[in-house]
Amino acid sequence: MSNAATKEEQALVLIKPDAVSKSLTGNIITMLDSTGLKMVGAKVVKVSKKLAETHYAEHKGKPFFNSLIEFIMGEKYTPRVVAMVYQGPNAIKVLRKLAGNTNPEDAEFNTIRGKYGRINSKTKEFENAVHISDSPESGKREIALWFRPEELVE
Ligand code: 3AN
Repeated sequence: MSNAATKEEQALVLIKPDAVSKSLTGNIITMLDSTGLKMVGAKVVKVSKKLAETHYAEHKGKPFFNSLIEFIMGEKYTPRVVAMVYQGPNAIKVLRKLAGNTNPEDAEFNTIRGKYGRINSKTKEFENAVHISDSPESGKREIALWFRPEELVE
């Protein structure tokens, strides 16, 4: 039986255009896999404006919203995002710890963002390499946006 300590969860993981452009996809997947969580879906996506705005709907109105949309659509780097679903006990907590702080300057060095993120000195944008769902509920919402059920192999 599942309980709070060993909750089976799914999280959407995106490797963002900055990290894909820097050929960091393999390194990041190695770090993700080293958690012992299971990758149950993966693909390369060219993100439409509609998908970008729906995915980041909670940030609508914030000063960084437009640049966030342009960034995930690949207008600064490449239009390739690697979208994945990871599953396992406490997946959200485990993956967000591995990702590190949203601000890459504040992320611990052994996290994905600590190793591979930066603040762009010209645009001041966070180029923080990955997105991870922040709760089981947003995981469900986001996975339904990015994947069809038959694309997940559990
Ligand atoms: P996280 O990705 O750590 O869950 P969110 O959901 O608060 O962070 O923010 C989504 C994305 O918006 C971040 N990954 C980052 O790229 C960008 N972002 C968040 N806060 C800021 C900020 N204060 N300045 C610039 N960009 C931000």
